[in-house]
Amino acid sequence: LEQMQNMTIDLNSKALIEKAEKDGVETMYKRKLGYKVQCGFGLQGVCCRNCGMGPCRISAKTPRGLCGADEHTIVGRNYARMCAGGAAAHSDHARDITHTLGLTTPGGAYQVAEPEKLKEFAQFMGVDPEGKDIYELAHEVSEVCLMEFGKPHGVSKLLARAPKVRQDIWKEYGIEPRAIDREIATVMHSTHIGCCADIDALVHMAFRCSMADGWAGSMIGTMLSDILFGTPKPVHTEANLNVLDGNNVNIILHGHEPTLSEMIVLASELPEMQDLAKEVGADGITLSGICCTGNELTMRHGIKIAGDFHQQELAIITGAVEAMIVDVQCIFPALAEVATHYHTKFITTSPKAQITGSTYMEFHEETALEDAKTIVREAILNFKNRDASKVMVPELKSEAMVGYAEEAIVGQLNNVVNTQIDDMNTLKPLIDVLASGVIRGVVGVVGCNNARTPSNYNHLTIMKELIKNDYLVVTTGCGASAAAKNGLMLKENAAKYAGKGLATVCQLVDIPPVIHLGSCVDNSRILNICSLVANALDMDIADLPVAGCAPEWMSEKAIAIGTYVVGSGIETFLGVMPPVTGSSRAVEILCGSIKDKVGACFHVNEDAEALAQDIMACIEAKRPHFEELY
Ligand code: NFS
Repeated sequence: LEQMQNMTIDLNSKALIEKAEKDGVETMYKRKLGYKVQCGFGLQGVCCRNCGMGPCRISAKTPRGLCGADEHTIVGRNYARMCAGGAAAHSDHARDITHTLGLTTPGGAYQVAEPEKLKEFAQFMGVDPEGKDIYELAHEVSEVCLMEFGKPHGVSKLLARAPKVRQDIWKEYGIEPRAIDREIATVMHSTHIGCCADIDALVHMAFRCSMADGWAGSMIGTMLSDILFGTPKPVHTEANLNVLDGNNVNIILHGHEPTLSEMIVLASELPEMQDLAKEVGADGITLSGICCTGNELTMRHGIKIAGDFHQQELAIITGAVEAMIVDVQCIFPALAEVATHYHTKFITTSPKAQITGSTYMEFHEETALEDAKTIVREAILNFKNRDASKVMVPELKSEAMVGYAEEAIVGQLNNVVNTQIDDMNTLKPLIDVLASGVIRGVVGVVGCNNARTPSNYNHLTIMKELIKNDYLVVTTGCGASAAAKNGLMLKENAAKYAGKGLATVCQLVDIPPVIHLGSCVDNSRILNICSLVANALDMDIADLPVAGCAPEWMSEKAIAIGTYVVGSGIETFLGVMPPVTGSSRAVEILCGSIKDKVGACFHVNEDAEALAQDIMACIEAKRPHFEELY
C-alpha cells in the first residue's frame, strides 16, 4: 500500500488508493507494481513492428531489423508515428468542432457566442464578413476551416499569425505544414516498411506533421471553441475530488471535446432535470470535470475540476459518482472494471472511443441537447443505487482562478499596470515587466501525469521553483489541474510562493502566479501570445525569454506538442525521456542540432529540481540578447 501511495503526492489520491485496496479494486497504481521491469527495447524506441516479419528489436547481437533498418531508422519512424498520432488526436477533435460550427443556428443548441471574434477570424481566413448574416458567415468559415484538413494545395493559412522571420525559418527548413490530414498520412506512408530510412528526413517529417497540429489543427480547435462557446474569462473555481457533493447527483465529465460537455451543462441546468434530481432524493446536480474536458468547462463556466488524468479511477472509487461521461482521449479502459464495484454508470458517447463494459450512449451534434438530456437523466436515475456504505469523498480541495485566454491576459495587464499609457489593449505592460526583468521570463509548464514519476510531483516542484524565482508560469492540460489543486492559481498565494518581482506584479495586475490557459489544444494560445509579443517587438519567437516544459508528459499528443513548440522556436524541457535513446543520432538531432534549423531544441532531465534550474539558466542566457533587441 505504501509503495502505491508513494506514486502520488496528492493526499486525496493516497486516501483513495487505500480505499481501493479495501474495496478490492485494481487501479493504475496497483498495475504499476506488477510492471517492475518495463520493456527496455520499447523504452529506447528500438522495437519495430511496422511489418509482419518483425517485431525486430535492436541489440548488440541484432544491430539491424530483418529488412536492414538500423536503430536510427527504427527510432525515427517510431518518433514520427508518435507525432502523427498526437496530431491526429488534436486535429480530429478540431474537425468535430469545425463541423459543429457548421451546425449553428439562431436559437439552436449550438450558437455563435462570439460574433466579433468570428468576423475577425473570417477576415483572417480570407472570408469577407461584409454584409453577411452571422450564421451564414459561421457556415462559410466552417467550410473554409474544413479545407485546412484536406486541401490539395498550399500550406496552413494560420502560419501567417507568426512573425515573418519565423515563417521564413519554416520555409527554409521546409516544415510549413500542408493540409493536416496530408501531413499525418505522409508520416504513416513514409514510416511503412521499405519507405523512409533516413533519420534526418524522418525528424523533418515529424516536425512538419507536428506543425500541422500546432499551427492548424489545435489553433482551429481553440479559435472555433471560443467562437462557439465563448472566450474564457477569469472565473473562480475549486479543484480536487472533494468537489464531489455527497448530497447531490454527481456527474463527472471526462475527455476532451466541449461539444458534448457544453450540452451536458445546458441539459443539467434545465428545470426538469433539477426537479428530477430532487424527486430522486438529491439536493441537486454537481457537475465536475477530469482531464481537458474539465479544463474547457472550468474556464468557460467555473465548473469544478474533480481531478487530473491519474485520478480518473479514484474518482469512481469515492462511491459518490452517479455517472462518468466520456467522449475521446485519455480515458482509461480500466474505468469499465472499476465502475462494476460501485453503482457508477460509465457512459461512453463517441463512435471513436467505444469501450467494452461501458454503457454506450452515442452522442450526435445534430441532436445534441436531446442526447445530452437522455444521458443526464440516466445519471440522475442512478442516484437511488448509491450505496452509502461505500461512499468516501476525500477531504481536500483548493480554490483557483482559471480561464485566462489571450484576451484576458492582455486585458488584465492593461487594466491595472499602466494607466498612463494611452493605447489600451496593447501588449506594452506585459512587455515592460518582461524587459525590465521584474519578471525574468514566461514558462509554459503543461501536459500529463506519467506513472514513471510520482503523480504531480514534477509539475509542482518545477512550477514552485520557477515562480519563486520570478518566472511567470502559464499552464494547460493536467498541469493546470495540478496547479489548481495546490493553490498556485490564487493571487492570494503569490506572496507565499512567488518571488518579490512576480508577487508584486500579481498583486498589481490581479493575476495568480500560475495562469490557467486552458486545455491541451489551447497550447495554441501560447503560440498566439508569443507571436503577438514577438510581432509587437519585431522579433522572432526564439528571441523571447520564454520556454516550454512538459514535466510529466505521457501521451503522443504531448510529443506532437513538444515538437511543434520546438519548431516554433521555443526551447522545450521534458521531465521524462521520450523513447528515442536507442538512436544516438536521434538524440543528437532532437536535443542539439535541430536548433540550427528552428532555433530551439529539446532538453531532458528526469530530476525535476535540476530541470527547473536548466529552464532558468536557458532563459537567463537568452535575456541579454532580448534586452539588446528591445
Ligand atoms: Ni493533454 Fe488532455 Fe491530461 Fe495529458 Fe491527457 S488530458 S489533451 S494528454 S493526460 S494533459
